[in-house]
Amino acid sequence: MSEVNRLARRAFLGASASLLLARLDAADEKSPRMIVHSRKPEDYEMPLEGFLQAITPIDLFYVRSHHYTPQVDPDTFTLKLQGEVSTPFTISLRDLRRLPKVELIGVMECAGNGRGLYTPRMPGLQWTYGSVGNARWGGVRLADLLKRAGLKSSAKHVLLDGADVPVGTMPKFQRTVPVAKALDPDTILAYEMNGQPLPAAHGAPLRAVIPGWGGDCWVKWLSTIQVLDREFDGFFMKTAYRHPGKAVPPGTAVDPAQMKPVESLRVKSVIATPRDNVILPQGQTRIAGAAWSGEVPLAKVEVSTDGGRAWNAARLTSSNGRWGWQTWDYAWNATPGSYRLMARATDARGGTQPFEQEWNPSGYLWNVVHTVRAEVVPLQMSAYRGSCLGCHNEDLIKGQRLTRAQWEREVDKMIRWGAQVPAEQRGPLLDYLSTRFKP
Ligand SMILES: Nc1nc2c(c(=O)[nH]1)N[C@H]1C(S)=C(S)[C@@H](COP(=O)(O)O)O[C@H]1N2
Ligand SMILES: [Mo]
Repeated sequence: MSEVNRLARRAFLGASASLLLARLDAADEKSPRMIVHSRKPEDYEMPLEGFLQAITPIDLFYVRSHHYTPQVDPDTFTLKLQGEVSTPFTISLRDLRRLPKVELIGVMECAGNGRGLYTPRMPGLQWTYGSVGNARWGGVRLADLLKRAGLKSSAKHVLLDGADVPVGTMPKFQRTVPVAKALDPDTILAYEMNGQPLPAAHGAPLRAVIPGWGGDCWVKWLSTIQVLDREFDGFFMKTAYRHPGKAVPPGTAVDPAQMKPVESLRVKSVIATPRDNVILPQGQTRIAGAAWSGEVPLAKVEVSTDGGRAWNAARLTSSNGRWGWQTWDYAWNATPGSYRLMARATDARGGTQPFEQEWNPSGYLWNVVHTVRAEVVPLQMSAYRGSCLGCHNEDLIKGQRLTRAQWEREVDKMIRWGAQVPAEQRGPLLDYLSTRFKP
């Protein structure tokens, strides 16, 4: 909905109706190009085009909510800090905003990103590539609050509790991070995303930002921080978000007690363009996407155009710091043939992406080398296949037997009807049609 429409509707409907609309607007902020897995709760996936952006705009940023989006009033909101601390306290959003502010660019990726690509399939949201995004987060250091409360020596884990209310019999969404990660100066509680107040779907008014770690510990609608002297045994720590940490035979049921919580993300890159199974005209082609890593920083991205035999350095086109993703591109001079294009990211310790994904019971941390198939054809054939065969059967075209002038009229009619023929392809397309299908 446009801003003008929104304001017009509010002005027209008055105060109580506008409250209701504010709720609808939260969902409206997402682009119609998002892949919708569920509207209630909100589970939206970023389309591949998002990997071309250095910072993910909010309307393309994925949403993963286990429960319905709560409406937390920023004016009456308070954050409680309690547990293994010497002076528990409660703080308002206004007072949080008065504390020293930090900003950092950080990639957040759902541990289940890529689950839909595993075989055998497992239950859960069937994400493909886009339950990941890169934003600029603004807020306060969690360490500043913990120091103010005074951590006792018994403190081991920090429980982050959100204000969302479980749906049906589902357990409450609660996650812990070990004290060392909680005290990291880059672990923040954010009230801003991309310079705007944090949107409702992303945890307004306050969420955790745990750089380098899976999205599951970036707790939204944060309301209570409880310092614990032991491991937390809530569902989302003891049962969900656990990984065997080693290869297990596909389809195995592993006892959660034998698995470890998902923490660091894995090094990974995604190709945004070209798309899988495209037909490309020969010549200069841009291969581009984004790459990131977890606790170990990203070092480089390489591209292969021959199915993984030769690798060429890609150019990093962003400077998003230690915790952000980096956009990259590679200029490829494509000649006719069939190709398997690949991108592979490597971290600062030489860790890189596998060619085959090891299976795990909940489908977490998918990071296999992304491969895209492409067929490169001479220019006139690419126009023919891309613009004509998308809608028409070849037999129908073969039956036409037209002169060049007649083909010109035919093609221009198709363009008026919406056929996508790039200007530079019109001539080659006419040459192709009038030599192959002539009277
Ligand atoms: N309170 C609360 N926090 C939450 C969740 C949730 O359901 N409730 N989902 C988590 C998961 S699994 C992910 S991947 C991220 C998604 O954050 P986003 O919706 O801002 O993209 O939030 C995390 N924080
Ligand atoms: Mo997630």
